[in-house]
Amino acid sequence: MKLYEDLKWRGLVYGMTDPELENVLNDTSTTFYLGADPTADSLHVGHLLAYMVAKRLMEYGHKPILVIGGGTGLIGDPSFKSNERQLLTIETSLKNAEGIVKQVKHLLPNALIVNNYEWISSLNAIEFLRDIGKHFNVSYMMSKDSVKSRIDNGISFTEFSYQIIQAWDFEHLFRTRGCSMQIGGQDQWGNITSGLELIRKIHGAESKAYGFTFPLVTKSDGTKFGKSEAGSVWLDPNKTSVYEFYQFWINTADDDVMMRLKQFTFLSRKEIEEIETSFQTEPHLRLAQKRLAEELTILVHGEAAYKEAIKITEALFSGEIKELTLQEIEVAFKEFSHTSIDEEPLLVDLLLMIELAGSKRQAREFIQNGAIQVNGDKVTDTSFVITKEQAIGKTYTIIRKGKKSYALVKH
Ligand code: 383
Repeated sequence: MKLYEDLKWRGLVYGMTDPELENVLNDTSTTFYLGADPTADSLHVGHLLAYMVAKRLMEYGHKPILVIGGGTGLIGDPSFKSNERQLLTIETSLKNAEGIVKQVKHLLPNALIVNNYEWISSLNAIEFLRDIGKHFNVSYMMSKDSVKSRIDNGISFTEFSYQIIQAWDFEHLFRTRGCSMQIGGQDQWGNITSGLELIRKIHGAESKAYGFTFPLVTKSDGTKFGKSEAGSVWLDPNKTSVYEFYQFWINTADDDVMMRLKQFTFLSRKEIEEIETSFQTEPHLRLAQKRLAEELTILVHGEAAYKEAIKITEALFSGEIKELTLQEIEVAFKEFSHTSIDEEPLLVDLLLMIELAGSKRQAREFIQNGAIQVNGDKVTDTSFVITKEQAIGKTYTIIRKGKKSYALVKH
């Protein structure tokens, strides 16, 4: 399958600035670039699709340049943002950029990575206004969908100028590195086309340069992709544990999972079609979700971390809590609040304390009905006492009610 057909099949084609791009994608080896601004010190899953598209282009023989926006991050992209952004300090932007460089290196080990602070920081006002600004017509800049709403509601000259700076990046990479294609999410269309405009003004209308955008990741239930109950799902395991990352993907809705497999993974069309058969005939196995979570967890965090996430998931599901190490328990229950105790309470009282029961009577009923497990063992004795001695690693006691409710107690 040729690249363009593959991208189409995976639902990854949103906009192309030129119909000729189909041939460029299929039959050439082209240097292209993708940019990301260091608004935080880690990428989140919302960024991941962009890097997966870049990786796909790379596998088909194109040459990627990954731009980290240490310079553009200081300005703030207004595209489809309803409010003016808080300015980053130079230190924060550069420090964040370092974190992102590490992640990007891991995702695309052989790509060229550059920070646009390198060339943007030395641009002076006279050059900016005379050599670059002169090529932009203000009504052209104002007509972009990405800034339209902001023109009425308020936009600073700083953010309004962002598209010129991103345009200059493209021109800079076109001139210095023979980069003739920029890719980005659909929100980047305005900035990408500004770049083409600048390239044509400076290098002539016949210049061969292209823009390609892929669609925003959407969810069938209308909520925003990339958030869990705890907030954004980050690639940095210190911000989002591997277990939570794995859970994020495994919880993908049935209506979305086949599309995610196509867009985010490198499984072949044949493999994906096989998974689809299982998805239709034996949906209870959740094979599609498992495969999606496996592929992405391994890609981002590696095999060993993936195995740990699986182990935690299985232990929590089966109740085999004792299989977990102290450290794994901490990961598994990271997003749970834990209750600290100094004493050794009756289980009945503890259930009340940790709000797994609404009254002592209810607590007794739960215990008698066999709904309560302590560290994986069912307890039916209403006079059971919770001791430090029995705690896992003498530190944690895990109480489970029914199939899904867990509470963590720290001694
Ligand atoms: C900076 C300098 C360039 C080219 C691009 C940039 C960044 C760009 C931007 N991108 C988004 C970001 O950084 O703001 N102005 O958060 C997101 N991208 C990618 C993709 C996406 C976009 O990093 O659609 C989602 O991830 O393009 O919103 O010379």
